[in-house]
Amino acid sequence: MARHLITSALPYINGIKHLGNMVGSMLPADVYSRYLRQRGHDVLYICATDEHGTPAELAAKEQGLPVDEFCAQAHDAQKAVYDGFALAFDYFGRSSSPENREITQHFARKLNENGFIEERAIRQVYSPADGRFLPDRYVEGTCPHCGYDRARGDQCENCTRVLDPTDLINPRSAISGSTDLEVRETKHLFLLQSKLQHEVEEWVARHEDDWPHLASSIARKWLTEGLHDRAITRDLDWGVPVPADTWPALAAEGKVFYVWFDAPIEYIGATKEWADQDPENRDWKSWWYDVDTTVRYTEFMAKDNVPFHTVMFPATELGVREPWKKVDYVKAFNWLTYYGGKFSTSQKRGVFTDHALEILPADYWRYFLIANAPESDDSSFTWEHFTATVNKDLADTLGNFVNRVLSFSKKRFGEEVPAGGEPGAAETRLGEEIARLLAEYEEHMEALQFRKAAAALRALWSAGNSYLEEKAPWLEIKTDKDGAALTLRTAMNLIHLYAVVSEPFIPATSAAMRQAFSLADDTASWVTQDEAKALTAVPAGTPFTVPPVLFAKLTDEDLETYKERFGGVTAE
Ligand code: B3M
Ligand code: ZN
Repeated sequence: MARHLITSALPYINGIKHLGNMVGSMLPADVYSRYLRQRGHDVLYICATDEHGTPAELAAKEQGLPVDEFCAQAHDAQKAVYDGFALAFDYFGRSSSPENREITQHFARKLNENGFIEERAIRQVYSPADGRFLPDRYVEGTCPHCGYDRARGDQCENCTRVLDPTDLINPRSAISGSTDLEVRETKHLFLLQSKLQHEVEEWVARHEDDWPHLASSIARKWLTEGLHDRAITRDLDWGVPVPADTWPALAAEGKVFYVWFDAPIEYIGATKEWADQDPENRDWKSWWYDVDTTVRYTEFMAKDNVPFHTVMFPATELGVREPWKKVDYVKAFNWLTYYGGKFSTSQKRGVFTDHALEILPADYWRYFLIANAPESDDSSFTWEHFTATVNKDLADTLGNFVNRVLSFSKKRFGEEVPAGGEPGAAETRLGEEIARLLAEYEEHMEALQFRKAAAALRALWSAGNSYLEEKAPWLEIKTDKDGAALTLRTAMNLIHLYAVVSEPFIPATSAAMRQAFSLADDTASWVTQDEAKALTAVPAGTPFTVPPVLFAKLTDEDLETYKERFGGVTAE
């Protein structure tokens, strides 16, 4: 048993996330956490809303709300959707919490004491029309690298390059649209990342062999380009204030830390929130500070977040010169596209998580998204693919199997699992096949290979169908009643096994499958190889019920309705 600290990239507070965000961070983190918990590990899965920075201020402005009120509402709205998706966070915090403020300020003070922070005068975009400096996303324009004309001042959404607002060609204010912009001088704190380059390089070198290629290649690319000193403060009203004890002048000017400085620290901050909210005062520090090797820390994120997590946040943690836990494994994802184009929050294209739950329960989405996670490459969401997958894998292979077995048995043998004869050659073969597939499934889960794990799970479901076709109890019963009973009992044991091992993917359906059987003692959190071979966890005589249809089959009409509502093809 190990201790697993798990975090998924913190969703920005500005608006409900789309399916691409979900599959690239929170959902796989949840699947992995659930799996590890079932295997008996001590798991702490932490996430939070990322509430600072220009996206929050701009979204609040759009809604005509004070930014703190906007954030409180938006946090609750996002949390409700994640509950709907059955994301089992141990804690879902807020980066605007007092805990995060305290730890962020502490980090800044330490970095300063250690000589890694310097005050510098810099030139910033100023908008006379708006009467203010325009940091980050407050400026939009054309990306100097790829020519994308809606690039934002902090990062180009198209080529993922990190930008400075003054880099943009034809810049305009994101508030007023004004193009009458000038550059003025203002003072900011700089994190001297260049001084940490060597240490970060050594640290990455010690870890990258364990990381997936996507993560290590991005980290390498950044290190090769060289770590630059970065401004870590902004002229904004909303954010973690620069501590007045250390920088009185900047604090008096109302400077706050840059969102990407405090956001990763919120992984720690949220863990402290988790502890502070518990009357028994959970022990948060043992997960983060001076921890022993039994804590394994895994981060989940989309590829545009990788530089911040493999290079910049580690640089911050190293520069603090205190033993804060650093990431062990970085699970990075490519993009999920919508018909080959971009999902886009700003342009409201694609399927948003709240709308997804309006049409179908979470398990449909969870399974489809993980089975098609953009792991080694981008993958495309289309309604055609989605409905076909739901129908084939969920409705036919799993749902129909469960329903067919239980209904038929109830009709012919009543409401208890029938006894039947002793297992024969077919059952032995089945048991061996199930044990082999289960081992494969476990191996892929341990390796965080989600698509492969989904394929192994699907193969487990298919094996039940093959067995049922082979034994054909509906024919068998005419000549060999005991044989048919054995077949059905074995199939019911498969259903119970499916309930247990499918739980990380489809928790609600798993609960329904498990609850079909009134087992006196159903504490099984996982299935051993021996149990998989024997298939006897559900003994004869166990009362059962037939659950309602687990997955509805989606019709051509449904498909047309979805395409009409969400737009079947992108504008691009
Ligand atoms: N909010 C960006 C994003 O969702 C950001 C992640 C922060 S993780 C510390 O792309
Ligand atoms: Zn670009």
